[in-house]
Amino acid sequence: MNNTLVMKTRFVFSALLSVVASASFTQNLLRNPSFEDVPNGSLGQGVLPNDWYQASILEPGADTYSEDGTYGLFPEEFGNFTVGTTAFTGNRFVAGWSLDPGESMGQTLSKQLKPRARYRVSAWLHDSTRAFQLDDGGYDVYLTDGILSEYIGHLYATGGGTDAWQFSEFVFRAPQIVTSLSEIVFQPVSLGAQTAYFGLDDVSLTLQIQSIGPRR
Ligand SMILES: [Ca+2]
Repeated sequence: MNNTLVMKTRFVFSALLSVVASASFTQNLLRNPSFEDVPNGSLGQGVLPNDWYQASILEPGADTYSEDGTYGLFPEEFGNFTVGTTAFTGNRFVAGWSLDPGESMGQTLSKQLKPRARYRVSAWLHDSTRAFQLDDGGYDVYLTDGILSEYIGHLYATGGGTDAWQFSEFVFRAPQIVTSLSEIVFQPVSLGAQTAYFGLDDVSLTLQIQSIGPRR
C-alpha cells in the first residue's frame, strides 16, 4: 500500500469513527418516544402505548390520546384538551394527572446508563384547559429499581390557557447507583394550588458526555 493510499484509508476510517460516535450521542435511548405504537384498539382512560407502563397506584392511570380516536381517548374527551388539539408529532400523545401520588408512567431501559456520564432528557408538553387542572407543572423524572428512586430532573411548562406544545429539557449526571436503576419514570406534578395535566410527546433521553468528574 503506498503512502497516499494509507492516508486516504486512515482518513476514511477516522471519518467513519466520528459518524459512529455522533450517532451514539444522538440516539434516543427511549423506545416508542412519540407514543405511536399501540398494542390494540382499546378505548377509554388508563391505557398506554407499547413499551410504557402505569407506574402509579392511582386509577385509572395515565392516558393515551389519539387524534383519530383509534386508541385511548380523543383529545377533547372529558374536556382535557380543546377540540382540534393535535399530537406534537404523529397521531398520539400521553398525559398523566398530578393528583397525589400522580398518574406516573414508566419504561424499562433497554440499555443500562453509565455512571458519571451526562445525559439529556427532553420532551414537548401540552397544557390542559380543563377547569381544575390549570396549574403550571409537568413531570418530575426519576430513575428507579422499583424501591429506590433517584430524582434526575424535571420537565415543566406553563399551564392554563397556553393551549400549545411547549418544549422542556434538562441535563443530568448519572449517579453511581445508576447501574442498578433500570426504570425511568415520569411523575406528573403541579406547581400550583390545584392540579396539572400535561400532554407529553416526543420524549428523548440521549447521552451527552461519556464520563465526567470524580466518582461519588
Ligand atoms: Ca406522538
